Amino acid sequence: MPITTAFKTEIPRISILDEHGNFDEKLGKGLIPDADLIKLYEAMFTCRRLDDVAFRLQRSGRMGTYPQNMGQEATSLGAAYALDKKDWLVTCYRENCGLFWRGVPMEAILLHWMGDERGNAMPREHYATPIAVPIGTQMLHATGLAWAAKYRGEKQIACTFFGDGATSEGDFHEAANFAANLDIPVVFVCQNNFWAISVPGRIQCSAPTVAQRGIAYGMPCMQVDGNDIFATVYAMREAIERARTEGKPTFIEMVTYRLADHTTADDASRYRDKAEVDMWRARDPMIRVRKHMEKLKLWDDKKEAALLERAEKLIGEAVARAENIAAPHSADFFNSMYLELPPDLALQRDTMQTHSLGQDPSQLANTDHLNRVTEQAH
Ligand SMILES: Cc1ncc(C[n+]2csc(CCOP(=O)(O)OP(=O)(O)O)c2C)c(N)n1
Ligand SMILES: [Mg+2]
Repeated sequence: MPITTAFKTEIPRISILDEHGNFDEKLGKGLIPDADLIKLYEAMFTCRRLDDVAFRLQRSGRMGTYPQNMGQEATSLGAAYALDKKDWLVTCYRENCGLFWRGVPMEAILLHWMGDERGNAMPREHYATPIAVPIGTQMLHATGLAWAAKYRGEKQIACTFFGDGATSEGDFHEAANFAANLDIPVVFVCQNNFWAISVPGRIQCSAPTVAQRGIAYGMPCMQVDGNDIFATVYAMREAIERARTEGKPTFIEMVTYRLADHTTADDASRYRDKAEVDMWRARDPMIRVRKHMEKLKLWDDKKEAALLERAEKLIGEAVARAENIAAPHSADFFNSMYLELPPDLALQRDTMQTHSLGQDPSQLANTDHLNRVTEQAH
């Protein structure tokens, strides 16, 4: 028998506005109205200012740790712009821009990184889940949310974000397999920024694209210039259409780069070359939109100066609200997680003791033996 081809495929790569100012009129014309483009630029600009302020808050001891979003703004923003306001936005920790577009208040993000759980209690009307720091968990949550919507016969879909490193987690593979096999309307957005803290992408994924990881599960896949807001919107619209009309998932690899350290607890200069960072600085998602708008006479220095003033005011007010909020109650970190708190957690909340520290809250009253052990030890 001759050897035939069992399977052959191609992965489209989408780029509309590149870093040199080239704009693909065929794909890009009418995709984002001028008035919206201005708003999207303003959103990126404001998010970038917040990054800077949050960094300084952390350095001056007013915030625990903070992951800067700088350089990756167009990925979540393009998605949030293309999605319906009631579609779930299931993020990890570098999607501030999309969350703010959705209406999540800035102080929620600030509070979260200040260690205040009330920052994670996302207002229900924004259809955004709490920031997921454990790598990969949110992909399963998104699949569950979209499955629930499908079960209820609602048109709502879910869009989840994760990094290149997260595609090595079992959670990713379970979520992708489940969503593809059960026809669940999820858009999987992998933000490939080439690094998982200090682990380079090439030892994280041996395939030439991360996008093709979706093919293994039978999902349509795309690779997108994630620093191009037009391309992210274009790809998202295609995925959203598929999810809404066919109820099927899509995998989008958005190629991007974090221009800052992984978090304020990291020093990326120890493992990344300056030349690499400089190359990506030139591909900044915000600068190319600004240049494009200037070409179209939609933007100038005066507008930029006025925007800076507005952004500083907005951020200053958000910081003041976050810092002046009444002190949290220790029960707060239980209260926003469940609609109905499971009995074991209710007990932990009420006793402020936990099994995980070797304590048994149900034996609280019986402390005699502990006292005896302590006495003997002395
Ligand atoms: C389950 C789990 N393991 C390890 C970590 C520690 N950790 C935090 S971020 C990170 C790297 C994630 O890389 P990637 O998925 O590429 O995301 P990026 O920050 O680059 O967007 C790791 C290992 C974690 N938060 N959760
Ligand atoms: Mg990464």
